[in-house]
Amino acid sequence: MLKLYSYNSSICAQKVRITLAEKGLSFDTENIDLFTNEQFKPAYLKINPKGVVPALDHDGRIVIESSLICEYLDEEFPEPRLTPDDAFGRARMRLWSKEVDEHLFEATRELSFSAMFRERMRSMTEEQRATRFNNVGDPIKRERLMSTYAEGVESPYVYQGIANFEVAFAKMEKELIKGPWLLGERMTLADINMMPFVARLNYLGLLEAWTDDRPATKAWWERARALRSFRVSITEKTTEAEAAAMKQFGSVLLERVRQRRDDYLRQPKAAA
Ligand SMILES: N[C@@H](CCC(=O)N[C@@H](CS)C(=O)NCC(=O)O)C(=O)O
Repeated sequence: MLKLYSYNSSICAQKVRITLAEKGLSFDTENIDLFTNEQFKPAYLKINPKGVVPALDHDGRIVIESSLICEYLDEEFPEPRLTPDDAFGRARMRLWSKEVDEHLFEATRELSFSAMFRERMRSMTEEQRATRFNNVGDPIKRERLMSTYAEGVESPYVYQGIANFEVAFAKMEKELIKGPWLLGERMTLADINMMPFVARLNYLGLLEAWTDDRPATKAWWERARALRSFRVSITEKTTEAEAAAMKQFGSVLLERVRQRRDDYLRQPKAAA
């Protein structure tokens, strides 16, 4: 039996849901409400001591970390195969996982916070907000969250996020010119890893800041969002109200995001 601890708008859970859908696997879902701090309840911390979603329970064995869950699913349920057959291909695929886990996850969180969740946090009481900040055990993560809450798109962490996306989209375009998928002919976990992050930028009305001048990436995005697995895992799990709020609070930042991307592009830099 497969059970996913998930939250509809969690980008990490979305990766896993796309993988499950690609494989046609049925699974139970337990919703962990991140806005009422259910991720920090003792019962859930026993499942995932990091206090984050997703977590997968496969016949009583718990797997955490979305990139690892996706690879686990691909090994346990090999059809259709979502990893390359050769070691070199798998190494290239894992480079995309690292890109997401080490750079884009934080980038997306900062951008989403500066646009939208910041608004939600503004409507909390002082006490609820303090609890939210205090619940973030990792001091650096807390510092980032507080900076993004206080400074929004002007936060240095948001600037870092904009730069991280610039680096990733430049790499994507280079690969996708060969395409149609990141590793060539077959869609792999490299593509699935990227989908929720690109989707979030699109919901926020910010994607064009990076894709206007990248036709191959735009074509990949159209291909990705048309997948059934994408629709059931992301599109149909996002309410109209959520989509409207993301667009409303995100798109007002578009011009500033473009300016900050231009600032980054003007800076001399070493290879990424
Ligand atoms: N590296 C982890 C990150 C998981 C993560 O941070 N998930 C977010 C949602 S996308 C979460 O649960 N956040 C709750 C919190 O930070 O309090 C993974 O890929 O599974």
